[in-house]
Amino acid sequence: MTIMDGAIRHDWSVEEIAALHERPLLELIGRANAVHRRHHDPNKVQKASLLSIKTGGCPEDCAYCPQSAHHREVDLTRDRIMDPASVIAMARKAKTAGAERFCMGAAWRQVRDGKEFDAVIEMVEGVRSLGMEACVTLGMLKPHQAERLAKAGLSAYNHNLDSSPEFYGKIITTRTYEDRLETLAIVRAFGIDLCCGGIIGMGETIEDRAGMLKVLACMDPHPESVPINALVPVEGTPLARRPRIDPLELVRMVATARLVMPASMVRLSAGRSALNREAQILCLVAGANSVFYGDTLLTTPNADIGEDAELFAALGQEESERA
Ligand code: SAM
Ligand code: DTB
Ligand code: SF4
Repeated sequence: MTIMDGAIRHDWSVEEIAALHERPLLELIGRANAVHRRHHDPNKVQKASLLSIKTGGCPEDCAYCPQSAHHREVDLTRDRIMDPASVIAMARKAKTAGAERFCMGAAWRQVRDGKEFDAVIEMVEGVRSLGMEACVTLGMLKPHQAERLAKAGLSAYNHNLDSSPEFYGKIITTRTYEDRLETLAIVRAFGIDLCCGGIIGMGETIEDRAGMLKVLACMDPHPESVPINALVPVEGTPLARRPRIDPLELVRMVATARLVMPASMVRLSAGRSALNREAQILCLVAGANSVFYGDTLLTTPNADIGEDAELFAALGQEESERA
């Protein structure tokens, strides 16, 4: 037993994190679970609902993303921003279905002032007035825009680092890692919680996975929320032919994230639909404490609703009435 497991530290090295990741699986899961139980209620799995409020036509070239305008072969229509009233109605439904957090995503490179951003502000206020946590992901942000979001009561801003600084350029060329870090610092400066994580299964190495966790775990404070996505390969994107990762790689990534960021919410995010019930439970034992709940993620199908009912029944968590 390593005595120091569970301490909040900001001085992690890539080597140390990679070594943790490579510990024998049962040791890794056991240690992560011990830390998890120390910092969180092990029976609680938070349901978050996800909605694409503005889909497609994004100028960025993220290789994994079906919403990039660079990937012309993707079968996706480009939509205008949704109207706030329908978004708030969907949030209300999600709340009835058991979601505590409502996350809204826009396929933007950056926020622009004007009617569309005003609409987002209205959505955030509406979701907060339902008593739900509100999270948005809108791309890059300027200080005065973060300030408006904070005033509207935004709980968290999602802005992923996706991978290590070294691997990043192989996946995205239209912005830099530095751009990402700058937005994260702006969000933090206005007192908004950070939701920041990444994707595994894009062709990166274990060092890259550890490298991303190092950047996150060396932030002070740690991001309050760390989404771990498994790549959902989408037809028409450059990563369409990537094989699905072995679910145990996700277990290792979740466990390592839990060990290096003991108090953060670790979210088992995209890619859950490819995991059976038991693999998902392993991720929850290894330290995940939230899932996206509902039919769709942003543009791709989420875990099946019926299977989720079985998952929550197996966990002994009451299934709330579906809207
Ligand atoms: N445009 C904004 C941005 O990039 O910050 C917000 C929306 S973007 C779709 C949010 C996140 O979804 C990305 O950072 C990425 O981590 C994740 N994502 C997108 N496509 C994915 C895929 N095919 N598989 C797994 N995760 C994906
Ligand atoms: C995150 O890390 N994962 C979510 C949320 N943040 C916005 C998005 C997953 C998107 C998966 C691909 C899609 O459905 O378009
Ligand atoms: Fe645009 Fe975000 Fe998709 Fe990148 S991940 S193409 S920034 S919507």
